[in-house]
Amino acid sequence: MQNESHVLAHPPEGAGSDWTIPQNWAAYTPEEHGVWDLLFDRQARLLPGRASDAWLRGLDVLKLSKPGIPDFEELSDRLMAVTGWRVVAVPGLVPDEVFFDHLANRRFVAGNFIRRRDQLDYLQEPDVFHDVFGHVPMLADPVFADYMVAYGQGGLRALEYGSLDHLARLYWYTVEFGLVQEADGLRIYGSGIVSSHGESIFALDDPSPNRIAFDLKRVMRTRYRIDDYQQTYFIIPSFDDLLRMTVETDFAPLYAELNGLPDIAVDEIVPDDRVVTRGTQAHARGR
Ligand code: HBI
Ligand code: FE
Repeated sequence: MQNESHVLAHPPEGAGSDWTIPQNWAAYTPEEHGVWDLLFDRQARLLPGRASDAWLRGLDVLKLSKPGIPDFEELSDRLMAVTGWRVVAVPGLVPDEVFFDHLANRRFVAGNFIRRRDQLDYLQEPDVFHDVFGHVPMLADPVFADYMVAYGQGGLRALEYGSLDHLARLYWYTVEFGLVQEADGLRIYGSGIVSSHGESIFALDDPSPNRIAFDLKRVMRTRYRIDDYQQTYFIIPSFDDLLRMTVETDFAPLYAELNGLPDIAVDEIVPDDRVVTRGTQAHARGR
């Protein structure tokens, strides 16, 4: 998850110009591995029947159920064999162009630190649990892996057009908080949801949020919140459709059009929406 104010200004001591650092796996303490195991067990129990097939398959293929914080070298070797991606360590949020350049080259940047035991349910910066448990299983899916590359390439172009705010919403409402319609029902694929115990229940079961069919232009007009559960989730029909909708779109004219259109509020429903669930917004109002 991202928040401008948390982005570091310079590569830290010992980091290359690509901002990567050694994961330093041997330095994790038993307490830190224990926090991973606690988070892992709680989510692994909850997610069958909630997470998408692709995410569940990724968890299995990558053998993430092995106890303790994963070693990025070992994880990268498994991931490389299926989709050509690697996982590299960074100290926290990195600048946008650095982030996109890594994605475009099939490198996923992951925080190497883990939250403390008293922060199990909330933290602002992406830690190793969010980045690895949340994001990496989806990178074992060949179609989603290609979508992430396309996003990195698109991000580099969006920076040139000055349209990153619009494109960032696409990442937010797909990669971080996306839902997918599967034959057996609605499933989670967004890493921000699968790595959150509360939101894994809320996103699918709570009457509060809107659930709306994904539409690229609509999503790119929609604001988002970084400090609580989402008030609207967007549902894709499949990962093939998501990849196709994005690679077949010419973003330059779309950005030009978006610059002339007002933003859509986090809880707003607009006339063209195909609404699957009209939310009560009780959670947001009761806050
Ligand atoms: N850095 N480590 C890290 N992780 C992110 O998810 C991330 C980032 N820097 C920028 C960024 N995300 C955003 O630019 C995009 O998600 C739009
Ligand atoms: Fe994330």
